[in-house]
Amino acid sequence: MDSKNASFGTRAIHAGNIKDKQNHALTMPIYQTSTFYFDSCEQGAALCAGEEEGYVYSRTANPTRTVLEAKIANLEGGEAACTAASGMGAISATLWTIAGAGKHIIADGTLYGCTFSLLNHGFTRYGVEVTFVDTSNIEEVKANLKENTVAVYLETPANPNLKITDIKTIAKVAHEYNKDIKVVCDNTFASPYLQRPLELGADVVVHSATKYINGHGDVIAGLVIGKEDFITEVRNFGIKDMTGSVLSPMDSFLILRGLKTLEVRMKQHCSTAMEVAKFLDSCEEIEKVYYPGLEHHPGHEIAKEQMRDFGGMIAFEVKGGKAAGAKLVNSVDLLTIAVSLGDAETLLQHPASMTHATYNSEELAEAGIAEGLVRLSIGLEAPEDIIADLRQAIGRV
Ligand code: LCS
Repeated sequence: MDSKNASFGTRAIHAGNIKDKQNHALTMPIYQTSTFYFDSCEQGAALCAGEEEGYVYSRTANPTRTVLEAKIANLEGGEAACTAASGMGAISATLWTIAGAGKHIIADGTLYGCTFSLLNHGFTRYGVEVTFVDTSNIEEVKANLKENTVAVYLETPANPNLKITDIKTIAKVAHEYNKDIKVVCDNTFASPYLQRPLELGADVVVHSATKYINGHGDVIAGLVIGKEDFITEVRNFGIKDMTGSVLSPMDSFLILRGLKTLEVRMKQHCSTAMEVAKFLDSCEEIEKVYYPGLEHHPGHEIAKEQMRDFGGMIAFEVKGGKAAGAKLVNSVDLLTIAVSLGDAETLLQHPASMTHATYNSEELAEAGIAEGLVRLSIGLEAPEDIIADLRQAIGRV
């Protein structure tokens, strides 16, 4: 069942699956093996040379992972996909495949803190030039494209302030300048159910599958999706040689399980988030609410165009700044103070001191991340219970 025409929820359950002819297992088994035996020395040589199809060693390929890769490629509308042991593994393997000394990357300044650090403190150590811009301002991207630019890297909605970038316009501008530039979009906050960057012109999608794709807060994983040739390079160079960032068969299995409910989970995350965002927006104690579904969000119209719905992430500032924000965070009861996102549990955290502690004060200001910003990952609890907890916490500030 690989039809691109079946609905998203159906494909999330059936696409990429293989029939277990030996034992007729309904669910893809966990191939918990590091290596695979060869029938002969000649067969081993043929497999290692890529002249025969089959498995050699689980750092390069494993049957449980293969099913996950086929499924996620289908869901993102890409030719192929490869897995990584974390979102950071997927991003590193992707960017090391694209860039090297003397090359130039344009990146949005508002990124998950470790991605920002990888680009700002990591790649620059090895002779890669990185220019941070605001990708929601197309003129800034245009003005910074250069002969040695190999990638434009962005998140939309961005972590942590839900900034929206117009993927179609960025891809058009970058490719008009040089068709070989890779537009890389981190689709973690949206998930493929809400947004498919490849269909909008991006070349590569990366994910922290730790989040919505797995959805149950029990796995760290990453994904890369794109054209077959590029994904083969990411797998054989970025993952196999550069990072060794290999996803385990067990974690692949858990993500396959999580994906079966991605659509129903996302629908609930979105509808509850909209209710919570409207509630926060109506509270006079709250200074500002960042949610792409609110009409006053600067990216609302673009989000409406490129996303199916507005997602489960909200950020807000409390009147009274950082101290008031911390008081609110410390006053929740049902909600959990934790980083990560996309889980069944509603999580809240303080980006400036947690997920974005890799930014200094000037970098935070430049990226539009207020020192007092609080980020909420809306879970699957009843909306009224989440709102009741926020209401009592706001009352205690
Ligand atoms: N990309 C985005 C947009 C993320 O939010 C994260 C992690 C990553 C990549 C890295 O993925 P990982 O290696 O953790 O699987 N974001 C986190 C966050 O906001 N809180 O904790 C982790």
